[in-house]
Amino acid sequence: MNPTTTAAWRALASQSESIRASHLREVFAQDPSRAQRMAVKACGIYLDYSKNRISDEVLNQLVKLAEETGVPAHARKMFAGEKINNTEKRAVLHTALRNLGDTPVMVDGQNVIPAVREVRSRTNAFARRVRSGEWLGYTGQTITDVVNIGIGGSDLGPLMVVEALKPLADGPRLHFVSNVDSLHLNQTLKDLDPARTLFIVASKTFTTIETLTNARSARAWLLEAAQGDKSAIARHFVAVSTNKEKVSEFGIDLENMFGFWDWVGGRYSLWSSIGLPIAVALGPDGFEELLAGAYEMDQHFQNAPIRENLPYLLALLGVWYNNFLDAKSHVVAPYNQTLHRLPAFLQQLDMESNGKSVRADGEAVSYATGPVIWGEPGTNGQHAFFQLLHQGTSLIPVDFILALDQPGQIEPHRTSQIANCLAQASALMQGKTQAEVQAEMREKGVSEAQITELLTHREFSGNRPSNMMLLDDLSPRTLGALIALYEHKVFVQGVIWGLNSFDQWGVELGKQLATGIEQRLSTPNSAPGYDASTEALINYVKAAKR
Ligand code: G6Q
Repeated sequence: MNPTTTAAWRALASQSESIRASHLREVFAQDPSRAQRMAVKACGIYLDYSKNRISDEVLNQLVKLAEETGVPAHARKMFAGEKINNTEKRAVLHTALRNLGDTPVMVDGQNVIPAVREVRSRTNAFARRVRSGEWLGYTGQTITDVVNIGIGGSDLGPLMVVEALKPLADGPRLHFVSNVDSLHLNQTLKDLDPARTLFIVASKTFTTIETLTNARSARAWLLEAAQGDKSAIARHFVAVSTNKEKVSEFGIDLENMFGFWDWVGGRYSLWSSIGLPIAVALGPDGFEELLAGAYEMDQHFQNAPIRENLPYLLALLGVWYNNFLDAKSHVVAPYNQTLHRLPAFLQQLDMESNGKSVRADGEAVSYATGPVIWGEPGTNGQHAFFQLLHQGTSLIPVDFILALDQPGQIEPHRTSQIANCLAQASALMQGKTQAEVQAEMREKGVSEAQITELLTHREFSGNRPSNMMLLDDLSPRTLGALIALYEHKVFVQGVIWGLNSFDQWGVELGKQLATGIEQRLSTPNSAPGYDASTEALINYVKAAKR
C-alpha cells in the first residue's frame, strides 16, 4: 500500500514541524526520565534511543504507521512461508534456517525444517572433519587454510561473522576471495600450500562470473601443484549452491556439495550452508550459537510489543528521519575493531533490499525509500568523516554499536574505547554553544580578539541524533541477534514503504551487462551494441590492451 495515505503518515508530517524547531538538549533538560524511558534491552542488546529527535507522540504515530501499513501481518506471512517475494514468486525463509522450535514451516505443502536440519548436520560434520584433521588433502596432509570463493551474499555474511568472531576462532585459517581482480586471489594464494588448502566455492546460482572465474583459477593453481591429477579436486574443492547441475559441470563431486533453497536470499544466506566457513572457523557449536541468537531475536521480533521491539524501533526511527526530516543517509559505527565489515554487510542488506523506487504492487513511489548506509569502525571514523557528522550541513543519524566484553580486550584500551563511543554520541546530541566555546577559550587564556575570530568555527549545533547499542559481549549468540535485528529492521521498513525487499533486479542487471561486455572485449571485430560512451570506452580499453 501507499503509506502516505495513512492517518499516521499525515500526523507525522504535521509533528515534524515542531520537532524541527526543538533541540534535544532542551528536550533532555525538560524530561529527566527520558534516558530511562527510551531504552530497551533484549537478546543481549541494550538500545538507548533517547538521543533521537522524537517525542512520545511521534513514537505513538510511528507505531500506528507500522500497524496501519500491516507490518505485523506481513511478518506473520514471512515466518509462515508465504511467497512474499512476489516478483520472483518465492517464500522468504531465512528465519527457517535458524528455527529451533517444533512448529513446521511449510513451503508448497512441505515442511522445510527436516531438510534444513539434514543439510546443517552434513555441513557441521564436514566442518568437524576439516577442523579435526580427519579431512586430508591429496598428499595426505591436513588442511591449514580454507578459502571461500564467493561474492555479494555468498561472501559478505560469512566474511563479516568470521572477522567479528576472530578471537574465538580455533580452526584452520579462513580467507575470502570475492573480487574478480586476479590480485585478490593471487595475493591470497601466494603464501598458501596447495596440498593443505581447501576451497569452498559459494554461489547460490553457480553462474556468477566473478566467482566462477576465481574458482577456475584456483582449480588451475591446485592442478598445477598436483601435476594435473584431477582426483585432487575432490580433496580440495567443495561447493555451496542451489545448482547441482552447474556444480557437477565445474567438476565438483556432488558428495562435496552442500545445498540450500531458492527461498534463501543471497544477503540473508549466512544462516544456510553459506555459513560453512563460520562452522569451520568456530566449530559447529559456535555456528549453532549464532543461529540461536538469531532465533531469539526472531522470537522477540514476533512477540514483543512494537514500542519495546528492537527491530521495529530501529526501523521506525529510520522511517522518521528518512521521510519526515529529510535524512538521506545513515551511519553505522561499530566501536569493536573486529566488527569492521559490519557496515559493508549492512550496506548490502539494507541498500539491496530497500534501494527501490517501485512498490511491490508495481506502482512508482512518491516518497523516499532506503537511505544510503555507510560507516567504518568508530574511533577511526572519528579521525576522518565524523567532522561532517558534527558540523556538516546534512542530518545523518548514527548507529553506535559497542560490545562491552570481548575476549582479548585489555585495559586501558577498553575504557578508552567505551569513552570514545559514549563521548561522540553525547557531543552529536549536545553540541557546543557559543557561550560554552567562549568560556572554554577564556579559561585557556585565549585573547578576546582570537575568541571572536574562532567563535563560529568552534561552535557545534548539536541536535544530531543517534542510537546507542551496547552488546553484553561479542559472542556468536549476541552477534546472531544483532544481525537478525538489522534483517528485521530492513523488513519493517520495506513493508512500510510497500516494497518487495527480497528481489534485486539492479544486481541482476550488472550480471547481465558484464557478460555482454566481456564478450565484446574478448572477441575481435564484434559488433557494437552499447551506448556511445561505453563503445568509446571499450575501444579505448582494447587499444590500451594491445
Ligand atoms: C544478494 C544478491 C547478490 C548475490 C551475489 C552472488 O542478495 O543477490 O549479492 O548474493 O550476486 O550470487 P551467487 O551466490 O548466485 O553467486
